[in-house]
Order: sequence, then structure tokens, then C-alpha cells
Amino acid sequence: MLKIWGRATSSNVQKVLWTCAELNIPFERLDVGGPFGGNRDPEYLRLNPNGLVPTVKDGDLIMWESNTICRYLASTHNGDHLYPSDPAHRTHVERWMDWQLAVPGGPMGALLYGLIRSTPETRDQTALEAARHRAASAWTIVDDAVKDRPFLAGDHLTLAEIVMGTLIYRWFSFAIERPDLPHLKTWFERMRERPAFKQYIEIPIT
Ligand SMILES: N[C@@H](CCC(=O)N[C@@H](CS)C(=O)NCC(=O)O)C(=O)O
Repeated sequence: MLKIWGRATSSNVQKVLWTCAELNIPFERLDVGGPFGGNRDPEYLRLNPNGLVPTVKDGDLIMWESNTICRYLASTHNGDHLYPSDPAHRTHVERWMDWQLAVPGGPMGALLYGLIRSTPETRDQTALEAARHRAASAWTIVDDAVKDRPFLAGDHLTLAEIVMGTLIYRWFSFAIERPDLPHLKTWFERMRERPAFKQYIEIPIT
């Protein structure tokens, strides 16, 4: 059985849990990281030298980097609908996966730390506002991309959505000013229809 190390509140763990749910992959999950700790223990660092979650074990194979893990799971569990094997179709999914790490990942992380994990006294309002602007401009790109199709890579959900699910859930949950992006909202509502989204993504943000 697949083994996943990582707390269920981590956005990067949540990508893996959602992928498993969409592909009906059974797994065992161990709480590591955040308040649970354990991710700096020598035995954990031997599995994942970054000391971050998730880490996943499938047989003898140890994996880290959440997007890589999602790609592996789709490739090994009949997940062509989530991650197409055809290179041209695949590129539409992959570019959004890379974009998630490179563009909204940073500012959305800064908003999480600034709004949820710091106190008003320690909050850097200027940095927070800069992150909000950067995130808004990233989500404007998605809003435009989904104005004439239901999902980023076409007519159905793919890993492009799965790796962005937690970030978009947080974007609409944070108590911040947001530009009016109606296509983005509809896209988010489509994701919310998935039972796995309710189970693994729409949980309290900590
Ligand atoms: N690029 C890595 C990033 C992993 C990462 O930053 N994980 C965070 C949680 S989202 C973490 O382990 N933080 C330390 C902790 O939870 O204690 C991935 O995608 O897997």
C-alpha cells in the first residue's frame, strides 16, 4: 500500500491526497510536519533531505516533490484523463503545473503566513499587500484561461486543477480584497463539485 508522510493540512500533501482519491488509490498516511514535527528527524531526512512534506513510498520507491508524485500516480494508475500520455495534450497540463509552482505558489504562501500564521503585531502589511497583488494578477491569468472552457486543459479536470485546488480555495477563503473574476469563481465552483475536493481540500486553513 502507498505510504504518505505529511499532515493533511499541507497544500502539497493535499494535492497527493486528491490525486489518490480521483484514482481510487488506497494509502496509509502518517501525520508529519507542522505541529506534529518529525520532519527534521534523521530517519525522515534520509527519506527526504529537504525535511518537508509530502514524502511518498510505493514499494521500494521513495518520492518527494508533490507535483512529481502526482504525475507518477497518474502515470501508474490509469490516470491518462488526469495526465495525458500524448505529449501535445500533456503539455497543456504540465505548463499549468509548472506555473503553479513558479507564479501563484510564492504569493499564496506569503498570504498564508501573513494572514493565518502570524499575529497582527508581527504582520508585515506592505509585504502582505504586495503578495495580494501578485496573487491577484496570477488568478487573473487563470480567469482568462477558463473563460471559454470548463477546465484549464480542456473539458475535464486534470492535474492542472489538482495542484492548484488548495491555493484557489485559500484565495476565496482569506479575508482579503479580491478583484471580480467571474470565470475564476465558476472554475473554483466546478472543483467544489468533486467529493474529494470537499474531503481533502475544503478543510480548516491552519
Ligand atoms: N516543493 C515541495 C514543497 C514542500 C513543502 O514546502 N511542504 C511544506 C508544507 S506545504 C512543509 O513541509 N513545511 C514544513 C512543515 O509542514 O513542517 C513540494 O511540492 O512537495
